[in-house]
Amino acid sequence: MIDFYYAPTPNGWKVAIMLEETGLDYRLMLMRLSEGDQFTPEFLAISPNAKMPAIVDHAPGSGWGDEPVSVFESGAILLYLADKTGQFAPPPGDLSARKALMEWLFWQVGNQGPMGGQLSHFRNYAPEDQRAYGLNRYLGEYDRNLGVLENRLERREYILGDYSIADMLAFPWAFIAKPLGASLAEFPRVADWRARIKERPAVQRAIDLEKSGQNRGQHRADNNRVLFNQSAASLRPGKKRDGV
Ligand SMILES: N[C@@H](CCC(=O)N[C@@H](CS)C(=O)NCC(=O)O)C(=O)O
Repeated sequence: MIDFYYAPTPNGWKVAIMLEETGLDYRLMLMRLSEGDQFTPEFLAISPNAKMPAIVDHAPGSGWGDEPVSVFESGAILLYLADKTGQFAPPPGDLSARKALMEWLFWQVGNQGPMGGQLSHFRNYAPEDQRAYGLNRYLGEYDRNLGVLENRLERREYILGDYSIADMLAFPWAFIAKPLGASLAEFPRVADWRARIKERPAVQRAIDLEKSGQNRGQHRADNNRVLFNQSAASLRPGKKRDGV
């Protein structure tokens, strides 16, 4: 059984997609990010960066001891689950394919994901009078990363050729292009790739998982101190959960 620490956001969907694709048995641990669940000592022991997604695998299997294994960071989680199941990633012995997987995994978690996250912040949450510079900067970066993906998909159906965790990581941030104020009109290969992935039943189940509307625009940077007023002090034990 895998405990899956989740909130319905693009980074949460990545792991939900992999769990649904592989059919692994999991228990949903729904997180209330705006209320500070990510700063509890119990969760910080699993995810020291105070962010979901994270997992705890209670039956890690061969190569591991008897203790549960926790994993944080979406890229690390998908790689762990791919290695656990032998699905959706080239095997460790295929050096060239594995190198390509690492490149696109790190590209997603270091580029497309964070740029999309910052774009979402400035578009959905930043105070009106402080929005313009950040919005412009991150819309440009988000668009640039769509261009990177468009180039990669030339003569390929999926990022590595076959459908893999690289696609599961990148899809959620392309899925929400429109609500982020971006368009796929100039990226026809990305649009087709997005449509191919979207129609997979496992992906649909993942996107529909606990759709609560949480963190989707009802907060503003000036009305939720937990989400938008963080510093190293937020990590201190005993810190009040309202962030004050
Ligand atoms: N690099 C991380 C990003 C995870 C992330 O940003 N999670 C957000 C939700 S999408 C979160 O937990 N936010 C809570 C907070 O910022 O306090 C990953 O890929 O797993």
